[in-house]
Amino acid sequence: MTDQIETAELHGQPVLKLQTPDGAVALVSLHGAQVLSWTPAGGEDRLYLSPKAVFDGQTAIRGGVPVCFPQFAGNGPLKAHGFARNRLWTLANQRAGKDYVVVTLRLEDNADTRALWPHAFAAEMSVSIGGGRLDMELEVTNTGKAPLSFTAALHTYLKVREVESLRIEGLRGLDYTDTADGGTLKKETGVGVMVDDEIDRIYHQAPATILVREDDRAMGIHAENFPDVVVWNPWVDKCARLADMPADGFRRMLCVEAAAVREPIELSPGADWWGRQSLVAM
Ligand code: TA6
Repeated sequence: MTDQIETAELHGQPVLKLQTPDGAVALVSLHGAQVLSWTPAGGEDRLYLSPKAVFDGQTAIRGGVPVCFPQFAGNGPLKAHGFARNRLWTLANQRAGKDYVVVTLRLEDNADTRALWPHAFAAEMSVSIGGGRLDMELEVTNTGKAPLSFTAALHTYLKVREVESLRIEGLRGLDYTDTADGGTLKKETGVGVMVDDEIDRIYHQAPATILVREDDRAMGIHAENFPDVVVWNPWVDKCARLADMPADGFRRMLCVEAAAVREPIELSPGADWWGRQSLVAM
């Protein structure tokens, strides 16, 4: 393992610590292949990780970038967001260069997953940092003999200074499913979306790049092959009902999730799919 990739522990859980010579650092848990923190070069940690997150190797960790697969939310028979975020992934590959470092974690089907979801698959989650970027790619291969379909998301928790003070730019004109309002289909008319209550929207046919602008900084969010983007903040009441969130935690986070929800991904035997989300700290 290069000195840019180390094994470590966070709250007793195995993590990979990635660092680049320019000072970028990230922690990726093997549980769920979940980026837990990311500090761009010369910056501060830009991902929200709940101080009450549970690290028992079973529970989904609240924060960072949960990998939602093979099901987004309750869109099917599995537990919310599928099982991938609750499984131990293995380190499949690692590379380091003068200004980047990348790890690839892998999850394959087993008797346990097949009992939940009767398909053979291989999922790989690649995480790369360098400079002001965090690049994440989820790749899924159908290793079985029958077609399969899934929904997925990279459920990114951005750390924000105050959720009421930010604007989300680039969503104007998009259709969205308003999960917080009975799943009603609506159209975004705002030039900048602001948050002053619970927000839980699945924007469809999202543009490649959107911007989360705060008073003194911004985050560019670029996605490829994920046609939807989910924006979520639980606000006061829902946050209070989350045992792994502090009461005011909703003020310090905003989820902007690269997602494939409305149109499930269909894979014939041997086919594969990939989706990417990149964060660029500004
Ligand atoms: O972000 C979209 C969403 O489906 C919300 O409806 C909310 O449930 C959130 O995910 C968190 O889900 P979790 O299962 O991690 O508590």
